[in-house]
Amino acid sequence: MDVLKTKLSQVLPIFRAKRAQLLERYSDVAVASVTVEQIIGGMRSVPAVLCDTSSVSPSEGLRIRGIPILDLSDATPEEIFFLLATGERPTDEERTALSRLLTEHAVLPDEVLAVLRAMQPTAHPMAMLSAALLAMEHRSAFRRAYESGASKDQLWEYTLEDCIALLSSITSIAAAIYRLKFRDGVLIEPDPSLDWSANFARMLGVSDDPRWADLVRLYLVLHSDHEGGNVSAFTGITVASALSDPFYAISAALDGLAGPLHGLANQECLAFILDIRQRFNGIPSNDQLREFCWERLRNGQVIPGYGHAVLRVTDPRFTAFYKFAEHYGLDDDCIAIAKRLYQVVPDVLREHGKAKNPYPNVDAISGSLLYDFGMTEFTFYTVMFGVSRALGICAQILFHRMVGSPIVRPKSVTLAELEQMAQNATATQPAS
Ligand code: CMX
Repeated sequence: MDVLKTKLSQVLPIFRAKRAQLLERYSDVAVASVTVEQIIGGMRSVPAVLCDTSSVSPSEGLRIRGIPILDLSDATPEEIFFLLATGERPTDEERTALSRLLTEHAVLPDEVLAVLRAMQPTAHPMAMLSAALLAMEHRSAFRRAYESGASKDQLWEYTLEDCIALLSSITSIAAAIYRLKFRDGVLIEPDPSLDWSANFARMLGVSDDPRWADLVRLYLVLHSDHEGGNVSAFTGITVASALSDPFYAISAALDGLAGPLHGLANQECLAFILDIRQRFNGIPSNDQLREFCWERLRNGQVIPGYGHAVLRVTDPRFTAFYKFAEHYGLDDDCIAIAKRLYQVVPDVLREHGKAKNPYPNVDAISGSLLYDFGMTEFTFYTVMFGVSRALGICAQILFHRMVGSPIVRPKSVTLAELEQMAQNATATQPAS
């Protein structure tokens, strides 16, 4: 724990001072306005959440602590967690220490395994992951500390303790879900000499190919965080803001990630690609693909893996996976179809004229890579995403506890109230 605790203790006064300074100087300054459409439309683009770990701009995509994600594609997930949490890249020593910490504490608690075994065969892997984390909740140091009267200033230390316990175990839990649900049910022990992602790759037991371990590493890096306004992060920080401990918060965040408009989309993208492969008995030509996409659009269906609520360019995470495939010369069917879709879909969507962003998001290729390495059970893909996203949401929760953020409590309005507000605003607006 010391490696992170030491660094966080150093940056803590800086985080707190920045926040205090903003409040002191600008407390009453209005920085944005909100339209009726935004209130009705899922608070889209309303700058209402504080998130220091990462940012997503329409023109560039994800930056982690200011660093473009493409510049981090060689990093390990431990390095990313350190960066997310502290704002600084770790030294080699710090990275190794964090790696050791996560491996040393890697346990699959008996009570968690019992819960996983007791779940229905039809339970979705995401429901299993979420339930497993709740089954660990009784171990929460945060809850114990809160109940015994720990001061508000100290709560971040117990949050950190829980985050490390959760992140240490989540790979074993996810691998157990995979082995129980899709393989022979025999669990593979972690190897203490390996780092967090290499161990995860090993425990999944999908492939011994070193490129598989490298793919798992990259997958865990690229999905780690995507600012604070998406469903899973916002849920996680909201739950944690009630001083529910990280086990509750991450479990709830994963429940949001399990939705088809969020994390489950990668599962749907792969189904789409498999559909194409089956329909054309292999890899179709660009013309065939173009016609296939139009057929979908004419039927009122979306093109999975394309478009984004924030991005207006190719998702750099897509680019990182694409480069990975190029680097290793991977061109099995699904990857080849994903690459071909990239040549065809943006023009089709532009011509179609509806999607604000005709470019691919990360899901357009991630599943194809997993599939071609032998992880063919795509209902598991969101679990891979969830393991990674736990890094970012843990870091966000940690940040809020460090700076002492209050409980999240936006104001809701009734339809009638909103109408009244709109009428009042219209009445006071100068005529154009
Ligand atoms: N194919 C066809 N139509 C699309 C489209 C796509 N890939 N993306 C957007 N559109 C349509 C929308 O359905 C919407 O149509 P209506 O006006 O008829 O409702 C219109 O274009 C405008 O939508 P938008 O503002 O561009 O997109 P949103 O912010 O509303 O939604 C997203 C974003 C990702 C849900 C949407 O692009 C989509 O459904 N894409 C396909 C599914 C997908 O890839 N999801 C992965 C998301 C990854 C992530 O969020 O991290």
